[in-house]
Amino acid sequence: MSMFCFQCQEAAKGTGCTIKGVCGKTDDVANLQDLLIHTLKGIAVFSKALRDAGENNLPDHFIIEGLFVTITNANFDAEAISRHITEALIIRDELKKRAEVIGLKPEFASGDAASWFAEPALYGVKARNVGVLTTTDEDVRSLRELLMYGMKGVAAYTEHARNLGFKDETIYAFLEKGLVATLNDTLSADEQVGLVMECGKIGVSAMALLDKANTTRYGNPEITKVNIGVGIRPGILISGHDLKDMEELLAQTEGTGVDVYTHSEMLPANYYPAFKKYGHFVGNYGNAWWKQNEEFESFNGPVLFTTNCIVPPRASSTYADRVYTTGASGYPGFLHIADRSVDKPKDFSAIIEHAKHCAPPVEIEKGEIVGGFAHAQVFALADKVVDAVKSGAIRKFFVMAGCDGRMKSRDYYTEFAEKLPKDTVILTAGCAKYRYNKLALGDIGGIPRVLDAGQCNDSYSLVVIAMKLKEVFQLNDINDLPIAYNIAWYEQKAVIVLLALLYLGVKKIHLGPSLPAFLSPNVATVLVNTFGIAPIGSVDDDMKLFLN
Ligand code: SF4
Ligand code: SF3
Repeated sequence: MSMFCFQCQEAAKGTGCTIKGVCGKTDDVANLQDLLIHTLKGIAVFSKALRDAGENNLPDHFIIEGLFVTITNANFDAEAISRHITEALIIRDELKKRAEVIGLKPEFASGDAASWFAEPALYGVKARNVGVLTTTDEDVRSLRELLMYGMKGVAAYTEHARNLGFKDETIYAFLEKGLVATLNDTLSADEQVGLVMECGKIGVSAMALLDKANTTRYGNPEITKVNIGVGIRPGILISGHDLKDMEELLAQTEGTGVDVYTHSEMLPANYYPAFKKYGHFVGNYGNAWWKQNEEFESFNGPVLFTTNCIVPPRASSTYADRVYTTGASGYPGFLHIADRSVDKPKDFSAIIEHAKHCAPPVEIEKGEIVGGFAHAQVFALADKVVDAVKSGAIRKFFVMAGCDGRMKSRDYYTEFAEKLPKDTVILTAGCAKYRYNKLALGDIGGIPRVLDAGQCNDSYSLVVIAMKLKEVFQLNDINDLPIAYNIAWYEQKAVIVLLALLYLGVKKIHLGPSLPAFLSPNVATVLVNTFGIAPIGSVDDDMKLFLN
């Protein structure tokens, strides 16, 4: 075993990747990510103590970015991760000095996370001894990692909000507390479960903060027909989740003769009023992240990753030299666009120049898909929706938010959507939608049968809609609504979406295409018994279960 990672749904053999990631992550990158997480825990030891003592000017942003870098398919660049570790050691030791100066003696200050040091050349050696398997009790490990992956999801959403100028100190404080808790061997199982639930609560805050940031800056998403065909000019394809990058790219490409297309999780950018004003914003190209090896070839122009999900290009690929990364994302050989400064946007001129010398995209499909059903838009249709429920025209809603992935078992979601009775409506968010958003599922009295709220973080919108329906129908329990939850997960943002739903009291969530490898049998039993979480079964069996 040269590495161990079990943080995503595609973990090898359903237990963990031990030689190389199924995602393409090499063992050295996986181990360096472990070392970065280990060092962030050390930073949190001092940062938490300083925050508790009323100190300001703490490395909030460094912690969230560090966590984000380790999310599945975000960063494959060993050198970049090593640089993060070097910076983390400097930050940690500065915080340690600050804590000493004011006489603080934080718990775990003498532990390895808070005190280790090595020269960069030896990070690889050190890294092999700090991974998740160093927690030997499998239930403690399971709860620690469930918390850790939830926090990674929180970090991602918090980073996007921060990029738009929206911050929430309670989120930063929780991340420090959670990181420190993963060093604590004396916590009881109940205390650990309590932290996981608190993480769900913080997840709701992070998604609400991002929702506020996105809608304040760009307006409320509105019903939009998104073109999935192509134009005749060269284009730039923008992927990932960061809307600030989207804004700056659109502004900088205007009038250059270069078009902009969204890819995968950036599709919902098409729904925001602020982006619609750009005539060179053509639409969306392609599908969910895992099809990029083919789709980037035919796109012909440069691709910009703002976050996950990157798939390593094949050796035979002809597009690798036109892929760019920015923010937390990275890949060896892809050009990385530097961060913006306080008063200066990111500089996308290299990508724009590159695009000018590329052929226009090859058409792979044509037509339109409809989306933009975030909370404000659905509230605008509330009377229609409520009438449809009251009259029985809509029998049930199915929340099918989450992630897509490459496993064959995910065909389940396409078949499930196809077999749903015509008086049901799918509420979706995240890249899970690509399994059914191009099917002709029709509408119910003008309400489309697939209502796409947006990116995975916009699962928050689905919760807001559910809360509104609960109020309208004067119910005491969110679980009494005619809503079933059939969630697809892949990476750690889906973990925080799940924890947020659990925190809000949603029960009987079906989770697929398989339960997380990081859930030990005992922890899985707690989730099943307490929250009624269940794995998916066959489409027909699940359909019967949900509809009865
Ligand atoms: Fe394996 Fe997933 Fe970890 Fe990649 S992120 S190494 S596929 S468990
Ligand atoms: Fe997809 Fe990677 Fe999770 Fe934001 S783009 S949902 S998998």
